[in-house]
Amino acid sequence: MTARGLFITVEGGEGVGKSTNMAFLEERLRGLGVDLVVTREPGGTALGEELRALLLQPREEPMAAAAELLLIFAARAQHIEQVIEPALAAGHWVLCDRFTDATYAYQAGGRQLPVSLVRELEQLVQGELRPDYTLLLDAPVDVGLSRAGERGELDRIEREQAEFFERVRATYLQLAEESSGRYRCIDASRPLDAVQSDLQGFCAELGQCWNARLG
Ligand code: Z5A
Repeated sequence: MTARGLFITVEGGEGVGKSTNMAFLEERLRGLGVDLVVTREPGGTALGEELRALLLQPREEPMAAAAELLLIFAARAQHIEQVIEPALAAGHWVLCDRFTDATYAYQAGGRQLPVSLVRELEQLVQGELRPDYTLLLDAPVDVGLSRAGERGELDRIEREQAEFFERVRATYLQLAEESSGRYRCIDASRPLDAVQSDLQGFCAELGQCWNARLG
């Protein structure tokens, strides 16, 4: 029987360097011979990418927080059924740019929706599925926002106030503390080479998992 793959997620606030470091992780893991599926949330499927565009497009009509939450879980349900579960079941590893911890951070933390609501939807949509490892790239909000701002046009969520992103960051740090077995936290406010030198340690840990799997 094929051993189930590992599910690895990458999290953090705006502009902390997720995209940059996802590319680094992907290259290193493929270099180790890991059979990898790289994906993102919201998105990762045709329907999910359409829902992502709806979620991020700035609009005149304010989006109700519950509508935002349900669109995110709709995209996630599709993503799990079409991409994540089949890949893990076939023994591939899945490297995902954001997952449900982002919903705890942005919708429960940032938007202040009840955590119990996120937990119920998590159970409904995911069943037992949870990440095996979560990499948290953490940086002060002003550092991330100034990096993100340099890229130009801000999306609907990036237009939120600094207090929103402070709550997002505080929620991520709390999740990392509560789930310290699964979380690896890296100070992403440092220069990229320092961040990636720490990431090498994470890749080495994952490489050991891969070698153990090969037996
Ligand atoms: N969202 C949600 O609300 N609820 C959910 O459940 C989920 C998501 C799943 C899209 O996510 C939005 O969806 C997001 C949360 C919400 N909010 N918004 N907007 P996303 O992950 O696709 O987009 P993002 O959070 O906006 O990511 P980002 O802005 O693209 O940032 P990033 O990927 O973390 O950063 P980056 O593009 O790699 O780096 C930004 C710049 O900084 C770039 O010029 C880099 O070259 C530079 N950089 C990176 N690292 C460094 C270091 N160490 N030093 C100096 N400069 C650096």
